[in-house]
Amino acid sequence: MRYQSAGESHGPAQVTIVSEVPAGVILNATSIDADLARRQSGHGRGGRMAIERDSAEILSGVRFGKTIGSPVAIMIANRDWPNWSDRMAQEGKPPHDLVREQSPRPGHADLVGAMKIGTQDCRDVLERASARETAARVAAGAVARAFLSHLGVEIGSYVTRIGAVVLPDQAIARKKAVFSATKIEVSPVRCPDEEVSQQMVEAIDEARAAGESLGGWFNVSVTGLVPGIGGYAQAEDRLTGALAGAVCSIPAIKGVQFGLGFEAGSLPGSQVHDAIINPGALGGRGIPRRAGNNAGGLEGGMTTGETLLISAVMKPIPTLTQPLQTIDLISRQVTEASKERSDVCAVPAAAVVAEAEVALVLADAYQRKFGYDTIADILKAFEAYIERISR
Ligand code: EPS
Repeated sequence: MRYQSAGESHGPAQVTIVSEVPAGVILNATSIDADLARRQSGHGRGGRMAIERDSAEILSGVRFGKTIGSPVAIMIANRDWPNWSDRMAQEGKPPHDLVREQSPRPGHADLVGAMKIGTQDCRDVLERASARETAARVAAGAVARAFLSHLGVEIGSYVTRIGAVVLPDQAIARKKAVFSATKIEVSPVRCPDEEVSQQMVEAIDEARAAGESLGGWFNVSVTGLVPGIGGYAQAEDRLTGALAGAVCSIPAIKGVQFGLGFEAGSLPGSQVHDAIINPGALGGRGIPRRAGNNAGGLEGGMTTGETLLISAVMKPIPTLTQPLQTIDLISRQVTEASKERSDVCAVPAAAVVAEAEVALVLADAYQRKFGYDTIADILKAFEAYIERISR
């Protein structure tokens, strides 16, 4: 399974095409919309989210509520488009009063993108570099998630830090890995602890008042995985790299860890590796289990069958209402960076986008192991594999 997306932030729509989707996956726009709404939420979002109500229109690949093996195309309309149709027109000449974006924001794609494509208007770059594009990723991820749910795989996420406010005892939080989804979904910042959520909300409000923005950390956890997804034989088979690449492809993500993560570099081996235990002791189906999960569910580039646990860091959003110094793109004179309407903090949204990226990587890896054409064949291969490794 793979996807591509297209669409400018203030153009008519975001679109995605998901290819290699097996036939027989139960899919409807309502379930995609649920994920789109989760991505839109979160304290710290700006004025744009009051305009948008993201909703998926399935254009192909689905018939009577099930996929038919052809590419799934999905469109999400940009409700802000009518306010931009002159400045973002596909045809004709620019309006006479067009204001070009010439003051690139440090930290955004503006400057390097403008140099790269040879434009004197950063809008040519920022419209696509905008995180608005992640709506299409979430729609694509919902297709992957629908496929994975046939195989018992569930994906969730939660926020562990916003600015200086941290969910206490990261190590415990990581080992526990899966928090109550209800607590996370009702939190205004996707944090499972009510008190910490409130502190995070306050930190965001303070940042907004100071013309600042905030980044943070989040975890993605995946349950229901079977061991042996991914591979060790070639670099590209290793799920660790594919997952890290996918999560780091999300705008503003600057780092990824698995399980114990960077702490693994400071401890001796005996305190890092997860002992293998007799499956019968846990009443499992006979599949070997681990005493802990410092590995975060991955060994040798493959799933171990334990919860997959990914942590990521998002930098603060580059658009600041108290702007940093920049230079004018054309005159090269020192000036202030442009002040676009923007979010103050989008860490909760990024966590939902990361769920989608992880779903797409896992769906592809499951297909490589169990097949491509139809859910029925994939389930047969899956059951046969579970049977074999349980013996
Ligand atoms: C973004 C700037 C803001 C965000 C946007 C990402 O949009 P606007 O410039 O229209 O105010 O709201 O995120 C989304 C629109 C979204 O759907 O996530 C940016 O510059 O990256």
